[in-house]
Order: sequence, then C-alpha cells, then structure tokens
Amino acid sequence: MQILEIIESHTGGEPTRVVIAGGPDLSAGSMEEKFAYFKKHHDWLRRTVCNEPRGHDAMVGALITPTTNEDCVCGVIFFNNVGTLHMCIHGTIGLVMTLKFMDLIDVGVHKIDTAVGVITATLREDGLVEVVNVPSYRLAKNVPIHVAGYGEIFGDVAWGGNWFFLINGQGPEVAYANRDALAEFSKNVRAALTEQKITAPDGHEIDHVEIFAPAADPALADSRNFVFCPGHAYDRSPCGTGTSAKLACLYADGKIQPGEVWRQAGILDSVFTGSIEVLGEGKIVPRISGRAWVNGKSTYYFDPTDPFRFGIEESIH
Ligand code: PYC
Repeated sequence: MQILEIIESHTGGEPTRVVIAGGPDLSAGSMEEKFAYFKKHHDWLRRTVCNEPRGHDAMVGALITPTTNEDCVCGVIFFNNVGTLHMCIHGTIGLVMTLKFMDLIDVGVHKIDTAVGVITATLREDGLVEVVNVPSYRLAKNVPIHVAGYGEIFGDVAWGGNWFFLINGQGPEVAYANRDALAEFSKNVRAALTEQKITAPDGHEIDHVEIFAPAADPALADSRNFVFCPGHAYDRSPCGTGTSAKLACLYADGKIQPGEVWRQAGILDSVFTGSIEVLGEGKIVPRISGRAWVNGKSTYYFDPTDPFRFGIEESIH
C-alpha cells in the first residue's frame, strides 16, 4: 500500500512538512535536474502535501533527496500550494530541526544541496539555526508601477533565493489585523508587475511581494514585513529569502555593512536576524538565523476510491 511519512514543524509560525518516506526516487541527476524532473512528473506529491484536503494555502513542503555532492547531508526540493520554490529559508530551518528530531544530524555545521546552489546551515546548542544563503543582489531600485486602486507604487526588485518586489511605507498598514487588505494589495502589485512586464532577467515572474514598515517594538526588531507568496498565501514568518533580498537592498543603499545585524520581524512579530558577507559586484551572501519547532508526524494513506487522495487541483477551482 502506498503511504507517505511526513514530519511537521513551524518556523516563526510558518509551517513546513518534510516528506521523509514514500516520495519518488530522485537519485539521478544534479539538483537542478531533480528539481525540473520533480516539477514535471511529481506534482501529485506537491498537491498531496500542500493542498486541501490535507493541506492549506500557507503550507510549504520539502522533499529530502539524495545528492551527488558528498559535502552535503542531503538535497532538498521545496514547494507550496501552487508550485515549486527555488529556495526556502524558513523551510531549511524546519528541515534542520526535522533532521535533528530524526537523529540524522547533531549540533554543528551542515551543507544542504538545493536547486539554486549549496547552502550551509548551522544548528546551535540553543536550537537557533543559521542559514548561509545563496548570493543575493538588487536588480533594480525604485521601480514605479501603477497598481489598481492605489496609483503609483515604487519598489526594488531583488533576488534572495526567490524573486521579490520590495515596497517601503506604501500600501495598507503592515499589521496582522490588515492581512486581508495587505494580501489584496500584494495581489494587485503582482498583477501590475506582470502587466508591465517587469520580470527577472531570465523572464521569471517576480512572484513574491514584500511590504515593509517600522517594527512594532524597535527594541525587538528593525522593521516589520508582510510577505505575499506565489499563490494567495502570506508568509507567517519574516521569510528568509525575503530578508535576504532586503539585506541586498540595504547593502546596495549603503545601509548595512559586514558585522552589523538586521532584525526582521514578520507579520506575527517572530524575528529572523540577518547579516552579510560582501562578494563584490553588488552581491552579498546573507546569513539568516531563526528557530523552528517540530510539532507533528503524519502518515498519509491513498485510498483508490478517494478522488482527492492526491490533493485538490487548484486549476479546477
Ligand atoms: O523563508 O525563504 C523563506 C520562504 C519562502 C517562501 C516562504 N518562506
């Protein structure tokens, strides 16, 4: 009988489901090839883990894969309710705590292979996980877009492992009570980006929108954000790739230097801390720290008479 084994965690409120058994055999090829193969042939797994009736819009999944990179403890492919994610830092922090929970790793430094490169995660004795992300940079500053119902909005386009449009101080107030208005605004921003053909250099959609405001408590954080993910869900955590994109923008504006720490609060006021290493040519390597907690373990069954055993396809709704 087909089954899937899952370990659940959350990182600053944002959930991750790590598939630890029952997933497809992805032993062949580089991580980039595994990622493309997974996307083409195993969307059933993404839907099963992230979509209703088992999942929900905010769910992020992670499939542990073998890797040919001998330095790495494993490879990983991240995905959510609408597709694959190049990279996911809250998910990496959840993965590290999952590997620790399974006694596969201990406190220390661990390399993990992803579709966009090898990342390094350090699990500290106190449970904090620090992720050294892929090189990040700002592509464009102060890009004007026309957003339905809001007029002219300005934002930076930056890469932090995913593509982000970063808006400062425009749109609805960044507060949890405003999450529906923030999501609606972000949806319109993403539509404007598509309409105005503002894309990554390879034509990839700028599919994450990030809105910044001052922190609720400046003693705890330097800024608070709202991050709208591909699909219609917002990140409950401060979003590690989004914080990386923010660090790239701060560096490009001369507002952060190596050795300084940026404390990014998310919409639930959970905090990631970030610092940078400078690579040259405007690129930085971000280091993002946060905490995750393992909070469940599931076994999924696939009754052949259940029409939704592989999740509800969003395309039919
Ligand atoms: O933490 O990088 C992140 C992330 C991406 C999408 C959701 N969380």
